[in-house]
This record gives sequence, C-alpha cells and structure tokens, in this order.
Amino acid sequence: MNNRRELLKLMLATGGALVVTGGLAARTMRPDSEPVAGTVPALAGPITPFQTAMPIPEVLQPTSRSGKTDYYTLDVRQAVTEIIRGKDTTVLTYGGTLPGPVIRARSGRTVVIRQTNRIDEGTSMHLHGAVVDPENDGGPMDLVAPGATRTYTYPNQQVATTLWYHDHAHMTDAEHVYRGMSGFYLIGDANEDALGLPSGGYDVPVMIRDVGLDDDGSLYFDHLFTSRPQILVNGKPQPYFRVRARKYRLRMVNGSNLRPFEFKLSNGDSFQQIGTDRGLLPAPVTTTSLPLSPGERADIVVDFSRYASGTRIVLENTLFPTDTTAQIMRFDVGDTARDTSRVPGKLATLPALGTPTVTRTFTLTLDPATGAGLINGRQFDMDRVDFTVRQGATEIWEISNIDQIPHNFHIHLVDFRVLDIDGTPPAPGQAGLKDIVSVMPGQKARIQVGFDYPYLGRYYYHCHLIDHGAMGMMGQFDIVRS
Ligand SMILES: [Cu+2]
Repeated sequence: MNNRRELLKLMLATGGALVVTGGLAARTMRPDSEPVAGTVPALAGPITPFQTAMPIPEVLQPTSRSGKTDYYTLDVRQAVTEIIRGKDTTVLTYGGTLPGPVIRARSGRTVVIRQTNRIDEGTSMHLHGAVVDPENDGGPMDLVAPGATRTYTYPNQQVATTLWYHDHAHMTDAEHVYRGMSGFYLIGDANEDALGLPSGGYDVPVMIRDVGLDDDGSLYFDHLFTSRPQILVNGKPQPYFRVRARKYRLRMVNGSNLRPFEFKLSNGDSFQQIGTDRGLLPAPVTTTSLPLSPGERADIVVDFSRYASGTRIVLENTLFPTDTTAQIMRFDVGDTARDTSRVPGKLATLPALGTPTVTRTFTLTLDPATGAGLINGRQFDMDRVDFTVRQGATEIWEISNIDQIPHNFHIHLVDFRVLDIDGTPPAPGQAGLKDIVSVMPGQKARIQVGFDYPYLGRYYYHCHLIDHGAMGMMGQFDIVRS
C-alpha cells in the first residue's frame, strides 16, 4: 500500500458496508445497537495504555508421554477474565485462558490433543500451518458437537516454526476466534537448538489483536472493523513488558480477525526478523518495520542491551498512527542480564523450488450489497470442490484483490513462497516459508506452492480476515494421487 492514510480512509469508509445481516450478527447484538452503516457502537472509553503487565501464556503440560508421543487435554470452554480493570469479561477459550496455553512440540514427536467441547455451539480446532492429514486438520465442516469429545493428532513432521491454533467452524469461527479461541503452538527442532537464539524465558509469544469492549467489560461483536478499536496483547489492553537489557526473541502473531498491522519501535531503531509463518528465514533481516496481516506470524529478535535501564520503548502501529490502535505495547528496559544467545548469520536452508506446471487464478472480493465473500465470483459451498491438485505438483497461484479493503490468502497444509506482489519481489522478511500472503487493495500476489506432502484429500483456502472467510471467501480442493 503506497498511501497508508488512503488505506485507513478506505477501510473506515467501507467498514459500514461489511455488515452481515441475519442470525449470526443479530444474535449477538444488543437490541439497542443494531448496526447502521457507518456508525460505531457505544463502546468503552479509551483505556489508558501501559497500566497492566503483559502476561506470558502458560505452557500446557502433557497429561502423559510415551516414546514418540505427548498427550494433552485442552477443552473448549467459557471463562471469565479481566481486561478492563475491575470488570469481568466473558470469553470463549481453549483451556480457560485468553489466549489459550502454549503448546511446545518437537519436530518428529507426535502430539495428541483430547478435546471436549464445553460450549453450546459446534467447534473445530484448526492448527494453522500444520502438516497434517485432512481428518485432523480441523476443517470448517468437521464440527465437534456441544458436549462431544474428540482427539486431534499432529505428527509434527515439519521444521521449527511458530504456529497457532484457532477455531474454524464455518460461519461461527469469526465470532469464536474474536471471543478468544486461539493460542500458540511452537515446534522446535535440533537445527534451531544449535543456533543459540534467545530461549527459555527470553523466547516470548506475543499475540496481538484488536477488540471492542462495551463499557460493562463485555465483548462487543459484529463484523465491523470499526467496532474493534482497542488493542490486546496476550489478552491485556496495551500492556507494558518489563525486559532485561539483553536480547529477546518475540514470536508475534496477528490474532485479529480483520486488522492488519505495521509495527515499528517508537525510537525508530532496528530489530532483526529471523522467522516468518512457517519457519526460520535463511538469514536474519535487519529492519525497522514489520507488516503483519491477520494470521501471519513473525519471529523477531530485539536487543535491549542497547538501552539504559529505565528506557521505555513503545511498539507502534504505523498503519493507524492517529487512533487508539497506534500504540500496541511498551517495553520497559530494566537491568542487564547475562546473555549468551546470538543470532547467527545463517539460520536455515529453504527447500529448493520445484518446476511449476499449473497456474491458477483467484480473485477476491466482498459484495458490499449482500456481504457475501467471493472467490472467482463464487461463495463457499461445502458441496462444491473447486479443483483438484496432483500430489507432488508445483503450481503458481495468482491472487488478486479487486476491493478497496485489505484481504489476504491462506492455504491449509502447505507452505509457499511469495514470488512477487504486482511484479515486485517480496521484501526479505516475506521471502521465507509462508502460509499467508497479504493482498492489499488492488494488489495481485503470485505465489509458488509445492504439494509434496504425504496426505491426500480435502483442504481449504480462504481469506484469513476471518470475518471474510465466514462470509464465504473460502474454497476447497482435493489433493489426488498423481
Ligand atoms: Cu478478506
């Protein structure tokens, strides 16, 4: 996006057109706040930033382990948390916390999660970025009924990476994720261990998302981008994070349904990006700016040893420099700490690109009149398989956003490489293994996708602005034996 102010204007201008009428939105709306195009509901006043410490999500402990497998229990349930001080906020969670607990997996060790759905709607947990068979992928039609229990099995046959799990129940995932159903899933491996990156308490998951809170502390939900003016980091509003004067690895996910970010440090200093959606970059990228669209992950290292004790640095969002989402969180630098970590000049070797034999095109648009999300003019239909892909094939997918609002594009199972955006090669931080590509208004992204996986069957692709997926901006394909 060349002109950020234009983007903001367009998003605000079209926000009112994105209302979905019917059961999903109306059911959760207070009777006095029916959405009217262009209006913002009565939300809580601005929250004073930097009043609350940033929590670090707990690591979930296995209930048992065997030779090659770790077993966990992680139920879906309603919980009460405190976002605005002194007020209760009811949320939907995995395991009772906002966000859910962190699962730390190892490449090559299987994780089995036993899950009971303790809310009164069907759910489907998708492990975003997992190389997994369709039965365990948590697709939109694969619902766990209220009260039912199932297991998800993840073989973790993939390199070290930052994944996240979230609900994917068709039509209701937008609301479920908005109300809290997501968490981190980190895969480690021997290559990563050998690099000596910041680890332990200095390897910190950071989930950043927007939210709309009513003045009584309850979550306000509709499909309007403009109804989510507050920022939560690991479940707390614009927190501070007390850091030692040393290096930290921050695993960032944009957990918002609709809001893209572009982060910078308030002092303008650089940091290093070491990873993207599906693993480490070939080499660290020194940068002062980090774009992150919904669902994307970025692994960064910030060296706070450059700063004197008492220094305060705000993580800012330059896409919306004048509103309540301009300040994300604050790093409060304390005393130095012993730091033997390092960021080597070589991090990982990316697999070679295959030779593409098929090109497909995808045009993303949201019908402002009906609220229907369309890919190539069609809304998601569970009874229609959009195309088949040969196992082992390499394909080029061209994705065009013909709207005046942002979209992005996620494919289940696979990682891919961004070839270019409007003919321009991706920035170095976007040139690694990806599973989401951001496609800003009017842009066309070209990606190269290899389908060299051991699994056959049905997978999904969709806009990861989750409300758009819920409105139908999604499709399905079958991987078939070649
Ligand atoms: Cu979209």
